[in-house]
Amino acid sequence: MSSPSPFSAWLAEDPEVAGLLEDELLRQRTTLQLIASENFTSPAVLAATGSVLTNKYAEGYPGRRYYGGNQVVDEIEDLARQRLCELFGAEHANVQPHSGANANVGVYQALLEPGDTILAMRLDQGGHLTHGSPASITSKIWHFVSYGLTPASDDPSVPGEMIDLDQVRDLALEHRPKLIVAGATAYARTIDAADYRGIADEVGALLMFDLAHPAGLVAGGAHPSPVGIADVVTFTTHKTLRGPRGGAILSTEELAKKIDGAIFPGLQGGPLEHAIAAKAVAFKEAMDPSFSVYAHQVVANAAALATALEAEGFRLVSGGTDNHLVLLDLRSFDAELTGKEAQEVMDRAGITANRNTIPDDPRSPFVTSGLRLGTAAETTAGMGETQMVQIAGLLSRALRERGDEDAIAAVRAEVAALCAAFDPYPTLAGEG
Ligand code: DSN
Repeated sequence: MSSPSPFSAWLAEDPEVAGLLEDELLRQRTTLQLIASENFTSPAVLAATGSVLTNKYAEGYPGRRYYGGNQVVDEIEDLARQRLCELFGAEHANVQPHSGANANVGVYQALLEPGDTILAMRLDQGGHLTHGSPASITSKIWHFVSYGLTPASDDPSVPGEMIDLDQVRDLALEHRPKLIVAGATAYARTIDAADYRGIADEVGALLMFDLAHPAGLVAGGAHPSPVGIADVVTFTTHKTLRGPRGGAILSTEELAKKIDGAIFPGLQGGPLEHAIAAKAVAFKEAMDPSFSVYAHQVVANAAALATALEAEGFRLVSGGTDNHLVLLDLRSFDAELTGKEAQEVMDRAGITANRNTIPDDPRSPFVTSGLRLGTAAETTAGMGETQMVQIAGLLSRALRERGDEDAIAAVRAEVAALCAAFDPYPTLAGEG
């Protein structure tokens, strides 16, 4: 059914862009969103993101701006900071980072000198680019030493591909890093800051926790919190936390001045106050008891998806999941199938996910042998464990029958029918 698009009303002068926004809304509504780092924000978050605050320059911090006219902006940013501290029980919050990468680089800049040693997780074991990948500027400024996972295990009683804390400790003792980074972007198990705190203390290092992926799970009480254990916690606001695209940093009061100065003027210029208003909206939403129900459902859905996919023949990296994320080794399902091809086939079938390297992947990062899936977005749309089992079946069928375009079209039609019952934006007009 078609009804007037909200975008054509807002963008009457620009039907080209309005049409493209309409197309993207339709895509998000009619296909499955399984990228582990994505979510569907509320209409309130969308409204704040699209507000007049985008017009305002506000270099500086509340009460100390380099531009006039910031009375309202100061109230907005203070509200965001207060809500964020309340949400996580933190002493200090900086809500200005434009992204998680900027939050991480800001912390390194605040706490370290160029050339200092950082111990962090390797990209191909599940770490982030800013954890010292050779492709990232972080590795050109600071000296990174990398830890990874324990080897894969065939013995079900010995869990394999878990963060190798013995290696973390050995490397810490050998290299005496000034900063240890916990956290990952492609790791399906719980990461407990307490496991790192003792190691950091033993070698006199500071501890940063990159909470980008599970931030919403922590806010909802479905994952242990690193706040109060790590010295600094960074995260993005748009993944499981379900806010606008952006970053944030939590720290002790003692480190607050250094962190704030490193973000502005150290790394960024004018803050994106429209995004900061939207962050404030998302933080309030995450304080509502319903968000805890959501966070626990995200985890239950990931477990259901993982179990159903394992039954279809996929090997689960790390043997399962404790969070919102499932990392699949495709080789047990089909030795010929690469992550790249799987992603492309799934796109044709209306299932959006991303290929991912798996530990010790024999294929290149562009091709890969793995697939990363997440349940944060479709849980927001209202899906539960029953739908996760359906999704596992649809995904497996599409990949198994990938040479048959009629079969792919049939999966796509079933995906569309499933999505029609779980519209993430029922209150937005447009093609529904
Ligand atoms: N690109 C993000 C992710 O997908 O996990 C990390 O920054």
